This record gives sequence, C-alpha cells and structure tokens, in this order.
Amino acid sequence: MKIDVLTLFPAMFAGPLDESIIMRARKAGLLDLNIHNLRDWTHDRHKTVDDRPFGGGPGMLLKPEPIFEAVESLARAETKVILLSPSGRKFDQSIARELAQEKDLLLVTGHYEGFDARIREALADDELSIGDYVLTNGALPAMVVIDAVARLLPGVLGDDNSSHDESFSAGLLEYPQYTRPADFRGMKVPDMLLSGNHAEIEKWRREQAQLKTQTNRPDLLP
Ligand code: 4GN
Repeated sequence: MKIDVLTLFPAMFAGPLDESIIMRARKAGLLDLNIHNLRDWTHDRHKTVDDRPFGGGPGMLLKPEPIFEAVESLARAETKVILLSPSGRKFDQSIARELAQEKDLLLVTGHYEGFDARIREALADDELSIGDYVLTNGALPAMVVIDAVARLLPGVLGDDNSSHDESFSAGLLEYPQYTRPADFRGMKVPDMLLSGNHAEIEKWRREQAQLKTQTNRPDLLP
C-alpha cells in the first residue's frame, strides 16, 4: 500500500513511523510512506497556507489553492483522499480494516480553526476523526490511522496477532493475562490459569472479558 501525507509539520512524522513494526513494513516494501509539506504548493514569498474566514469569527482557515494543487499533483484516480479533523466520522477498527483494502491513501491534515469547506466538498472522499477531542494539528491523528491500517496489511504482523484483533471486533475487551513469575511480590496469578484445565480457563477468560467490558466500556455491550 502507498500512503501519502500532506502536512504543515513534516518533522512530526520522523520518529513514530521510523520504529519497530512500521519501519520493518516500510523496509520490506509492504508500506510506501511519503510525507509532503503543504507549503511546497504555495507560490508567494511567505508561503501562505491560511486566511481569515468570510463572515468573521476567530482564527484562520486553510485556504483552498495550495491543498487543491497538492492533492491534484499527488492523487491518482484510485487514491482515497481522507481529511483528518474533529468533525469527521469516528475512526475505529472496522474503518481501519476497510482502509487496509485500499491501494493508495492520501491523508490531508489541517491546522488552525479548520479547512475551507470546498476542500472537504470537492477533494475529500472521507473525513475521519480519531476521537472526540481537539488537537493542535492533524499529524498525530494521521499517524494513528497509518499505524492502525499498516499493521493490518498482509505480512506486516505474524499470524499470532491477527486472531487477537478478532477478539476485539467480537465486541469485548481483553481478559487479563499474566506471565511468569506466578507470584510477584505477593501478587499471585489466579490459580485457574495454572490449573491446566483448558475448558475452565476459556470460561474464566470469557467471564473476565465480560466484567472488564461492563466496567470500562458498557457501551460495547448489547
Ligand atoms: C483531528 C485534527 C483532532 C482531530 C485535529 C481528531 C486539527 N484535532 N480528533 N486538529 O481526529 C481543525 C482543522 C482542527 C484541523 C484540525
């Protein structure tokens, strides 16, 4: 998969996507990631990307010209163009799975108070939000989407981990898990898990997942 990102802060992307599983995927050619500076598509001396809203109001908006030129030069017919903003539809695991089927993504991140609405209307195929909070710019949301999508690409994770996602999509949170030592500073691993009785362990895990979900995410339960 190819992912292009349009941002005012390309330096923010160095680091998080240069480590571990994502970097390995990039080196293996499974993910072709390209970060672009929106100011490269301005033509004035000050590299202006923003302007004041018609009708008044606080703050500045991203003006259409640089973003239209950038998207027109970066996107092909098959590219899915996605805006990151708090007004988007809420990103989740099922949207990550949908996006992982695409060939090319172009993530457009904003800054200031928002985008000129024509950007959304004429350029974007989708508008996504990673959650109900406002950040100073869309770089972190773009990295969240990239990470969530990239780990679903074939070959990026071992098979071990793909079944793990199934349990999340099954609608319950994870049951608690333990590793050695069986007694750490007096905190003991539940006897059940040391019993070797796999049917009982399965039952215990289902109950624990149910309890955990009831406590932390009752909205996930029917
Ligand atoms: C996205 C962008 C939060 C999200 C953002 C989110 C930059 N904050 N919840 N900040 O996914 C208006 C236009 C603020 C750009 C945006």
